[in-house]
Amino acid sequence: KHCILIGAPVDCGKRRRGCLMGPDAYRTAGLAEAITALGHSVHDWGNLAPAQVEVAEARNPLVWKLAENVGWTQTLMEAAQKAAPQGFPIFMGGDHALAAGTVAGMAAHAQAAGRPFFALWLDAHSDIHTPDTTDSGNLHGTPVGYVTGRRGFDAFPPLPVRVEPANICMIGLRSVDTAEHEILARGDVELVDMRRIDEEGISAPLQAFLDRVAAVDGMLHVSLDVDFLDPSVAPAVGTTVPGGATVREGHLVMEMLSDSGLVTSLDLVELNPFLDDRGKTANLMVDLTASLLGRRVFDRPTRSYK
Ligand code: DIR
Ligand code: MN
Ligand code: MN
Ligand code: MN
Repeated sequence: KHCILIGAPVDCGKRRRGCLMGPDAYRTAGLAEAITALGHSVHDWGNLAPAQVEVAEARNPLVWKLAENVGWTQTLMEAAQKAAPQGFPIFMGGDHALAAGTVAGMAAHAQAAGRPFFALWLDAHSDIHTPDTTDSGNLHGTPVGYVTGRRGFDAFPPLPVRVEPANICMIGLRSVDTAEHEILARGDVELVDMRRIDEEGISAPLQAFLDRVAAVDGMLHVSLDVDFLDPSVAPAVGTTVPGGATVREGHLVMEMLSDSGLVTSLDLVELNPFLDDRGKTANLMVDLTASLLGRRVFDRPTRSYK
């Protein structure tokens, strides 16, 4: 693989600051070195900056830093479409608002390549608000709303292609707001909450989703939010929710994704290095990325589709 590291120091998706240091924390934790040690090549494009845009005031007065969010969406949508034909983009966040651009851009790339597009959302939260429904005003809670074509994103760049809700799988859910619950309950997004993981294990629902992606030769984007993981092992995030995935569940997901050969792009989001404990969260995110890119203890017969 040729991995393209894209620094996206997005810090406008919520009020608490610090995610702008994320890309440098991943560099400091040795992300590029971990990737090259697995036999891949790496090119670090450095950090991007948001397009400067002017927008009308949001209808919802709570909405925080709308113009900056719109600018980042435009920049990252373009960056994703530029990087995808050249290699495997890894978007180093930055908060989850960045996924409005990365997912929309990767979906546009898949459409140009004539392949179906899928997204795996590893997160405590469902992030399917719109600027009108958010009760925090924090747009990091809205990227799934944007890419699925919900109304209310008038200030944002026009969506190049709508992502089918049925092609999205969310794993790790344990904090879903009322307005999100309503839209998810009547939609087709595949929902794997923590109870389901407790009852069935994390591998069964993930394998079922991967089978669906493989059946139609889809391209799969993975959006990994730090708060997918339990705060005891990943404290460096503003919105910790107890009861998250363990280190081993995280690695199992990443190893299965690696085996599948289906993943074509990755977001690493919500790392706030200001809140970290001697780099442990940044290091864990790097180790999980290494598992996704093939790091193993022992080889075993795989379920590779490729
Ligand atoms: C929260 C989003 N539901 C909100 N929280 C997130 O503010 O609407 N944390 N996305 O990662
Ligand atoms: Mn999120
Ligand atoms: Mn989250
Ligand atoms: Mn909320």
